[in-house]
Amino acid sequence: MNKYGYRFSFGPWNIHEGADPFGPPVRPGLSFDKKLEAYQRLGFDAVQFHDDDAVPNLDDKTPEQIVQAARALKQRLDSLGLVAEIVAPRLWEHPLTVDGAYTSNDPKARAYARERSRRTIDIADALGCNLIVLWLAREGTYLREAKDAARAVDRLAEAMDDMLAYNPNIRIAVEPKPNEPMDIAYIPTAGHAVALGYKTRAPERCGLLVESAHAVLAGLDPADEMAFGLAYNKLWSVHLNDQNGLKYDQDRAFGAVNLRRAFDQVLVLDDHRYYERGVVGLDVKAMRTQQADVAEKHLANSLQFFLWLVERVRSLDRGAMQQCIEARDYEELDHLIIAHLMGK
Ligand code: GLO
Ligand code: MG
Repeated sequence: MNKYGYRFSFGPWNIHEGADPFGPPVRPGLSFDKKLEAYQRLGFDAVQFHDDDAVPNLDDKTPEQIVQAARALKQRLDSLGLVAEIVAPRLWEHPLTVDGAYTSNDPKARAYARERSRRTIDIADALGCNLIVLWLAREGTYLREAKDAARAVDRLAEAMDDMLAYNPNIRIAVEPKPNEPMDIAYIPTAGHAVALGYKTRAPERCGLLVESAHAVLAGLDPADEMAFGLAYNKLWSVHLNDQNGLKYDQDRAFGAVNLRRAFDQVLVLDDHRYYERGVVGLDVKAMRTQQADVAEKHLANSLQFFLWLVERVRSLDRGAMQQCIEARDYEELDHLIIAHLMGK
């Protein structure tokens, strides 16, 4: 934890080889152990895991072997002073889940997804972590007529019920995203994610993870998406990053595209004391052009930009701000914010 009271996390996939749909890797892969070493060096406190980041090849292992491997990892994390922030089932790579996992038309795919989610929960449990994240990658369609979208929502709630019943300690945070890899996703926004939780058997254990880029892709303001979650006491994690308009999911460094938008996210998080509620997760990717020896800067930069913005938020002249608001002089408020961001 730093002097501002925040804890930070990222996932091992945020240190990566730079492949994109049009070209092969441009940097050598780093082993998981090497990635773990980066956390302390870069000033991070916690690790975001996919289930198979924690226990590779888990589909080939027995439930007992999976728990054993996760326990060994927990010891390694302890020795590095790290904790697991979240564990997420990676349900989008298996041949069975080509057309969705929990919402696939194929009962075998749905059964696989539910079984795999139980293993994810076992892993989280062994890592001393009770927050499961569902990024619903393939829960949507390329073709609207191919699935019953209302039934799909029931199926998502049923799958969550199954997870909630399997382990009474876990909480689930849904990470909405409107598209990619599917054309149209079933749970595109914070509102959908929060509402889905209320369809389950344990709404109090269902919450939300807001990713900045996903909100932008939905044509929404990330700060307002976070605020919605805060108002419901459901904002249990965030994936801060940035996004240049309605394109592919870019996962740019936080604040690097639109500084004002980043400031507004930090403003809402800090004013609502998010540091007492959760960890600041980053979900950022290094540009493909970055050379291997400088391919961690997107992480260090994002963390630094966040803390710089916390400093800007806490040094805002709230009295002057309030005067602008009371006079309804929003041009003056605009000037005040920009001047403050520019250090004037
Ligand atoms: C992709 C998502 C992805 C998730 C991760 C954790 O667009 O942001 O990175 O955050 O798989 O569930
Ligand atoms: Mg994310």
